[in-house]
Amino acid sequence: MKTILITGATSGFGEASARRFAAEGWRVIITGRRRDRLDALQRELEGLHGTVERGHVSYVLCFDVRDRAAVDTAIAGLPPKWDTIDVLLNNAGLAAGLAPLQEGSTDDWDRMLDTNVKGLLNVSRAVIPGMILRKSGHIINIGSTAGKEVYAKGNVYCASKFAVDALTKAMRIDLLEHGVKVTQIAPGAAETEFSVVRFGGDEDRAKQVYQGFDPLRAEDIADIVHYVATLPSHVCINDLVVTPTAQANSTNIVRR
Ligand code: NDP
Ligand code: 8X3
Repeated sequence: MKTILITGATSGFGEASARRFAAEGWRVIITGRRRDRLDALQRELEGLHGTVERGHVSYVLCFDVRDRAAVDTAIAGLPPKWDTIDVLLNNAGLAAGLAPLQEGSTDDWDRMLDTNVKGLLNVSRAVIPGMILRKSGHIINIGSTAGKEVYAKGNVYCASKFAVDALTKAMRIDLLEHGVKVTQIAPGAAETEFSVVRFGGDEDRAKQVYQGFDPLRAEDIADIVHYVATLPSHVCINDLVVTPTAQANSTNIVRR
């Protein structure tokens, strides 16, 4: 039975991936800041796929990826049954705001860079040594089309995802001799809580982002994560860009 640790499992891609991997017989370590959601997801997964023994298919770790000490303590404290992480899904992340650079909120910049870049580094730094010891493992980073092409007012969010693109390439080089696979999945527009968070809880504004076309769904990304994680050991997808059919890149979406 393999184990995946998923950051940002309380919503969107991470939550859908937790459901998908649990359904496929994996053990899932679900993480995020909202404990109530993690507990509810654990109850759901155990009810669907578990045994009478609670904690058979899922394990909850509640931490903020920006808090390096909390990340280290959580990963180091995993019990023996859970401490062999085969796949790390670095998914936790967010956009905060959409404004020209000269009008941007410096607090928003800190949130995005600390979460999307340093948070990904914090979790990776804590998990990678075990993979190196075992000479196997797979790190899957969720980048974005925003990390391939910059769009108007996307500035710092795009920069954070360009950093994920660079770090994915760097990790693949550094981990090559250790037999650890590294993959980036770079999705385009997907309707999750992403835009609600970006616009500070404004659900109407968030809905407008996906109006007039059929966006990706969280389950689409979960399918792809599962696909790349279950390829034969000699096959590694390096980089996978996926958009809705109505989207060509960061700036071209056809709306009807
Ligand atoms: P959601 O807002 O639905 O989910 C984001 C997840 O990240 C939540 O589970 C949240 O958990 C977690 N998270 C955010 N900040 C932190 C933090 N500081 N510490 C720990 N967990 C955190 O959005 P998506 O599922 O869409 O986003 C997932 C990833 O996909 C992000 O990296 C995003 O940038 C990327 N992405 C999204 C696209 C889209 O169009 N939706 C397209 C391309 C990439 P909690 O709040 O409980 O901590
Ligand atoms: C999320 C996709 O285009 O909203 O990374 O930035 S986009």
